[in-house]
Amino acid sequence: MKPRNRPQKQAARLRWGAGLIAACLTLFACSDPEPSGPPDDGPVRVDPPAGWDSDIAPPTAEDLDPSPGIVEVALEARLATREILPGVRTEVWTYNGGIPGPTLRARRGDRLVVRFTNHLPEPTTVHWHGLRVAAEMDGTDAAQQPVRPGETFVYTLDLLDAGTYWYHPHVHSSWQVGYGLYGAVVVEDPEEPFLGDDLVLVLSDIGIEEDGTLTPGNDSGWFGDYFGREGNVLLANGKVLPTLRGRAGVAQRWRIVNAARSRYQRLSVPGQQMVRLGGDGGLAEKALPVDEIVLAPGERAEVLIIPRPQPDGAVRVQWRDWDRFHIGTLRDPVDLFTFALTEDAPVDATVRVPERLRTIEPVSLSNPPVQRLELMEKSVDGTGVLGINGLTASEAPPLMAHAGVNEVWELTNSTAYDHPFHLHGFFFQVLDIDGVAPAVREWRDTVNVRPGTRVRMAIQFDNRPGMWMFHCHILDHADLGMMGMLHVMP
Ligand SMILES: [Cu+2]
Repeated sequence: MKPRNRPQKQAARLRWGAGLIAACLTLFACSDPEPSGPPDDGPVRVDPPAGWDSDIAPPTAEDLDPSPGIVEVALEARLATREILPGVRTEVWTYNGGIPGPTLRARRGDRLVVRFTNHLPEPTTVHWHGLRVAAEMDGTDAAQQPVRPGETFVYTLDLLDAGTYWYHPHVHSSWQVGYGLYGAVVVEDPEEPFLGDDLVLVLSDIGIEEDGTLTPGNDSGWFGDYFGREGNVLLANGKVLPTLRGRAGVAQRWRIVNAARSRYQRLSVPGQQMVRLGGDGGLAEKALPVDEIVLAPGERAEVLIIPRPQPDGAVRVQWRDWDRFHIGTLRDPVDLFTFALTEDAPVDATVRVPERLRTIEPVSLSNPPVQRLELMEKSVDGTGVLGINGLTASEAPPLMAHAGVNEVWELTNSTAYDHPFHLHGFFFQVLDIDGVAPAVREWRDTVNVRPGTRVRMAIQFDNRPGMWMFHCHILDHADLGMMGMLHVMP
């Protein structure tokens, strides 16, 4: 083992301390009082350590079409045997053999063509969570016949917006997602400033029994549906405690997806400062320094992290509990992955994190239609079910909206626990939660609704008519009835 040169390290720390103060001073030095023009320059680009993400990053799907502007990928849902727990073989459900499936990477304006084949033992679909696709490509059973075993379906997706999205089944979805079917979609914007070396982090969980078999997707019956099933094994990109490497002072841009069927992810990186860059629909208008990131199922966050030196060179990035049942107790933190820093001297070039990342206009509203949705529970023949406005998914007629007519939706939650509300196909901006506007303006497709609160959101109904869905993204809750259809008419 290489002996450590303490005095040199301490000197490096002192230099870094000075650099950090400079960095803090310039952290938001580039903000404009009146946002206009292109965003400011981002951090200085410095090569990360060799192999920095090789243990943790998911593979990227190969582009099979050489034409510019078209990214074509082959995606196959199939069973595969993986060693998720050391020495234990588990047959999981995968896209292309891995958990998560391959990251699909393209640029804004590209057409993404996905040749999807189903080799699962049951029908499935692929839903493109957050992407503003055509209604017939949304991958729900409202949009298409499920793809039966052995069949192929071609999804054609025109990528309108940069950001971090994800894909997963939308039939039998709690079960199929719980068994491992999910992957990230990254849409890059060539005009965005460099904001750090890009890492996709798909966070999830999975239920694995002592003999290595998967916990049945309908484990615990009604209780599992009602409480939302959480797997006993937490996964960062399909792995238990993988290692990410970094160099002090070299920026990383984490694109985090919560792909768990029910589990909230509250991510903390002890000893490090995170800057939240954006969420579901790409960059927010402004960067925001944060101590933790909370993601309800379905949500994403983009986070900039410029690692500071650590006394022992490594931090454990932690999952922390979120009290979604409001019972007043939290489970112990769980280590998700190791963030190991090299012994290279910290890069103390002046770090420039632009405060203003993007200009986002408020959703245009003039005397908008207002729809009120109460997330609620009721009893049917002595069994608790979940629904919206008194009706379960199977009872409710579709809501109506019109392409080109933006709306305000008011969500309330009369149950005793949280529900992450997801709208397919259209971005919205949260106007306020109990009258308090969010700290930054951003595009979203999922918002957590806490008990007894009122979330007001403005939906931009651009011209993509068709039948869409909205539901709680605790997928077990969607199965228990908290789901509805939305007919967007031309
Ligand atoms: Cu729910």
